[in-house]
Amino acid sequence: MITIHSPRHAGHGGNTELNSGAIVPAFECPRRAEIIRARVEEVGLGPVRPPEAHGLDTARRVHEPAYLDFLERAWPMWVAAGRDGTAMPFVWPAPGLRADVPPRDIDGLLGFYSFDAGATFVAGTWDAVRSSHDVALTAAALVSGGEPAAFALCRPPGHHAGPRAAGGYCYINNAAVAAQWLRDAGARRVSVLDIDYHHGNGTQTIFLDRGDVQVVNIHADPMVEYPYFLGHADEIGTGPGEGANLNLPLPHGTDFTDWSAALEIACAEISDFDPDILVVSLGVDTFHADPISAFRLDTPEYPLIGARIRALEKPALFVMEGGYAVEAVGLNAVGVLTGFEEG
Ligand code: 6XA
Ligand code: ZN
Repeated sequence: MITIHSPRHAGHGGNTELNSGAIVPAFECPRRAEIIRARVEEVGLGPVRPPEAHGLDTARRVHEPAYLDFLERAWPMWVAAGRDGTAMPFVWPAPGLRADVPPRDIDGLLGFYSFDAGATFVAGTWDAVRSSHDVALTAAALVSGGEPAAFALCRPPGHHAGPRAAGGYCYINNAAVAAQWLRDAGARRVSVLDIDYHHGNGTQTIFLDRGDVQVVNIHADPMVEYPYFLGHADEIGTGPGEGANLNLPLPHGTDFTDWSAALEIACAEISDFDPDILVVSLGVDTFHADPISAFRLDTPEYPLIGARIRALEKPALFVMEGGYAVEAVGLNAVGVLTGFEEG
């Protein structure tokens, strides 16, 4: 399996985040991607190649163009306001406030184009976001061109990013742009299987009313876990998308026995949908030692996940999402991929 990776992700580093009332170094850090890349090389998964540059045309089909423009302008505007450090929002247009008038000021715009304080900006953020997007589309093109699978080692991740909202470390929704690109390249139906610990609210929102892209999520119950405001089991899709969205929320403390029972349900739904291509939002924050999560999966179980995905017998594009137990993130993420290869 070919891995696509860009060193440009590292420019998005040194930023802080708001965690339990304290400003701390961001859990989503450059070392994550380097450890995964090192593990890819250590196990000999296959070649590691840089991405090809892609324009933002496909991204503009799943995100509002003004949102993408803002992502590019955010850091320069922050600097123009005399700031340094980490750009972070602190005010949002909650119900009752105007969400239809973008303010002019950087603090207002940061809130207007986000749903939480977790997608912060430093000098290299936009370049890293662009490279992560290019990584996803370069890997998508490989699968579209006949490769049975490819690994998009994306960083920053994408699955929380909605049509016009950053959040949860996510800016451009790499998996959603890839799914759209695959549709435009001729795939009749695409399924997105999101196995990150957190619900992929952005991907769900982007495709909720569409019947051509199925979205299936296995995640921590939003009653007790971030992102809290989406990811319930009764969200089944709307209009032409009715029945093409499946949420499988699970309680804190879920172990592999219960998690893999949910994966069986997810895989049965995907088989019924019969996509031409499968996009896997690959998060490994389901690991028992993840510092911000509360499932109990263990390292030897990740290859079993990959093997079950292989049994779907679909071309598969793996897109990296979360996983913050940095020392184990390579073992676990690449474990899924070797499990798929050995299927
Ligand atoms: C907010 C938690 C952000 C979760 C990011 C993530 N402190 N998403 O891993 O998949
Ligand atoms: Zn996550």
